[in-house]
Amino acid sequence: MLNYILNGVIFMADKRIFSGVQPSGSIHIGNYLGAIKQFVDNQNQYESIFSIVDLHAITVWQEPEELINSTHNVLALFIASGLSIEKNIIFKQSAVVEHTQLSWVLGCTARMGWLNRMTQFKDKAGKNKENASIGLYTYPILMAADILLYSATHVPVGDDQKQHLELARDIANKFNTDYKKDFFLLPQPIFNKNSTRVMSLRDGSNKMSKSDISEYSRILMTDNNDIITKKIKKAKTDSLKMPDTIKDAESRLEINNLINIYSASSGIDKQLVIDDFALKDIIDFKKSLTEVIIEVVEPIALEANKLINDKKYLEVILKEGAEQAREISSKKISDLYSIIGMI
Ligand code: AQP
Repeated sequence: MLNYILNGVIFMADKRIFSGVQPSGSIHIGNYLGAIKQFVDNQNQYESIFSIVDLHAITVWQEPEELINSTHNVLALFIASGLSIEKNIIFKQSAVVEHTQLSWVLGCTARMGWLNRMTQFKDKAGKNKENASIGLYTYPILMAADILLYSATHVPVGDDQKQHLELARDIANKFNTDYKKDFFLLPQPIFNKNSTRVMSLRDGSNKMSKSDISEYSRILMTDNNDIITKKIKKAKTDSLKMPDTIKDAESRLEINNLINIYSASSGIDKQLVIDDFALKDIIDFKKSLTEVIIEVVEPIALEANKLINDKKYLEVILKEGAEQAREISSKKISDLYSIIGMI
């Protein structure tokens, strides 16, 4: 059982979730449907800690002014989507120095061979790996620190983060064995069956990404209705009629992606969406899809755009969040230093 105090209330939770979102651009509908929506849906079930992980974001180049704007964008989107600032701890990673402190110690526990197996580094660094930052290579160690610092019992993960969570468990296990202490809790993954992997609107084989150079590859959660309409109109498809079976849909990457977005945004089962639009013109499906997306995005965008302009308010929330996070993290580091012989 974990005990901690938030806003003067003592919480005793048997499940604590840690999740991070990188401020590496503006939040898109993939981030929302794949992650933020589940954070909101689960916030009454778990004690949750959400970090805007700016230290992770700088593993690839970020313009300093844009980094601050993106940090505010993520926070505004969290709040506008319905994440409670009273119920959850929400903070900026760089404001809690213990993340980097723990990351160093865990870097001395993790083995090179383990990191060399991480496929995300290979994917992100691509052919130019000699020129990738050291930070991109050691990213999974900082991620392990994020999770272990708060003794998170559960971490929501998609396919791409599964390997990193296993690494966090391996590091925790080795540390506990090396120092003969049950110090780090081994976190469990939560695989959300309902979460959707949203693909780029320009190329159905790539995931929708904040950092994709094409603005037409993604719907931002702050886009207005005209922009959404334009982006869906331009979304890449083939020139056939709409599919009439799941098998047919799945053989057509871009159409399949649009059907998945329709289903996740409306909450209507994929099979029913396919039945509804079977053999109709794609243009008619796109019109309905636009309406369904606008229904999700419009209220969130209105609220988020208001909040983004209130920088002072957002900074107060980040400051309070960092104080709450540090109540947990500073104790963990002090216990850690005592175990490894630094105090
Ligand atoms: N396309 C996506 N579909 C579903 N879920 C997605 N997520 C990201 N893209 C999609 C989920 O959003 C959460 C936050 O992601 P992140 O910011 O930590 O990093 P990311 O996965 O690298 O996100 P992006 O948007 O692709 O950013 P860049 O371009 O900077 O790499 C995570 O839970 C992630 O699974």
